[in-house]
Amino acid sequence: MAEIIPKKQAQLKQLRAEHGQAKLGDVTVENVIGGMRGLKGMLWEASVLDPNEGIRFHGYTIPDCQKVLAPAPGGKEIIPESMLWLLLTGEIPSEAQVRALSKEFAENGTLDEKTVKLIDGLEPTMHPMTQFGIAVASLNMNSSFAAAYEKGIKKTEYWNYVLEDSLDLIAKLPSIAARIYYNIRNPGKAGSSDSAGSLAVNPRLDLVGNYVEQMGLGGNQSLTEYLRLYIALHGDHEGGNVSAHTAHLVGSALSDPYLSYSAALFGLAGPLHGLANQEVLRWILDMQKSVGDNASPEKITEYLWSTLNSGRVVPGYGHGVLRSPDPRFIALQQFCDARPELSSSPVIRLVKQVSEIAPQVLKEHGKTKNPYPNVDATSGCLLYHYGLTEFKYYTVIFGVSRAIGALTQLVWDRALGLPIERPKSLSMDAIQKLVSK
Ligand code: NMX
Ligand code: MLT
Repeated sequence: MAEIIPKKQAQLKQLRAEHGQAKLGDVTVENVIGGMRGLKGMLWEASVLDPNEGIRFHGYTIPDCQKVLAPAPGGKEIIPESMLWLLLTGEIPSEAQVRALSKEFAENGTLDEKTVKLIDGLEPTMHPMTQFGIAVASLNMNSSFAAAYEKGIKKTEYWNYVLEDSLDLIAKLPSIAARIYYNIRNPGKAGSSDSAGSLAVNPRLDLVGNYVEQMGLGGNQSLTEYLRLYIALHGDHEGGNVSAHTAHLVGSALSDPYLSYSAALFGLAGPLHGLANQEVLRWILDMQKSVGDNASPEKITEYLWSTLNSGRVVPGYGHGVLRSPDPRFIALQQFCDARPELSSSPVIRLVKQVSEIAPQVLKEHGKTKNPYPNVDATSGCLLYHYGLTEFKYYTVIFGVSRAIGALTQLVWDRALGLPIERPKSLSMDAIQKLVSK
């Protein structure tokens, strides 16, 4: 990073000097009242979302990444460490670099006693995302950025501490998430000798290898590979989505990475954003109850209309930016298609059937701008197949992932010296006055 940052700083300086006043578009009243949709108003380095082609990470599509990013030893799927390296540096890491990062994460993954006590003290019926956000925020007790800022450091040094905190947080997220999983599955058993496994970090395993072991699901190679892919692919989706945007906004006040990412998690916990994977599963299981296994297309169509006619959204469909099927959905679907035990699972078969039928129904319904599946249309259903039946936990896994993109940008925000974010707002009367001029 120390080598790359000066080049990026120079690029920013040049962009500002040569094109600082160039126009990227106009702001319409529709933009202001329509959730800023389509407004180009944020700098985000690691990925750009094309409405039709989907996400590109530093120019690499998902299929490109699947070819060039290192898997775990003995595995085939991209691992989050490879993706993080690409997101942070814009470069494809060597296998040795990826292994070194896995080792560093394992060395820093152990939670201290205070954090474990805090998580264990939370009500096990509290939503796992609430528990996750609380635990992540509490780690700011040890923020090196907050401590250095208090002592008084130069602005040019901020990024170093933000990087240190970010890597520390990414290392600890699986341990936090696994402890929450243990506690919701075993209420009242926190602190017993049984519970120790959920805290153990194996220095020879990659981040997700450890996470799966800590959840007590080790030995399931197919699930481990799925989670590696899932967590790598959910890592970044440019800057405007609620979780990424929140981390960037809160970080712009120089809140440390733990506080910034905790805030992001609470945005991810909304049903229109990260909670949708939980909602999809609930909805698919209800559909399965109603239409049965091997349902006809007519029955599925009828079920889709009953959801829409009751005023609800079809979860897992639509997107704020995408206007075609989400390539993350396609990648997860390909993961299933390549494994007979998955493609023959009734729930996963139903998900695939719905993805072939729902776009036409949503087009006829005529409201959504994107009638195609997004990544959440399938992600939770795979978890269900693997025996993770605690729906409410699903978004926590998304939260383990999104850190790699949101925290990457936080490092760049400070390395590029970006200011506190403070857009101008207007009241309806003020807008009226402006448009009547
Ligand atoms: N089913 C039914 N109606 C929909 C759907 C859907 N899946 N998606 C959008 N609409 C409606 C939307 O509610 C809005 O209606 P109204 O004018 O009455 O408010 C209208 O279509 C226009 O919305 P769009 O501009 O197409 O979508 P927007 O950018 O506002 O919202 C989502 C994007 C993703 C919030 C929306 O498509 C949605 O609610 N989808 C279902 C929930 C979901 O799958 N969320 C996951 C997002 C992905 N993630 O990983 O976070
Ligand atoms: C995401 O991954 O954050 C979702 O697809 C939502 C978005 O990009 O707006």
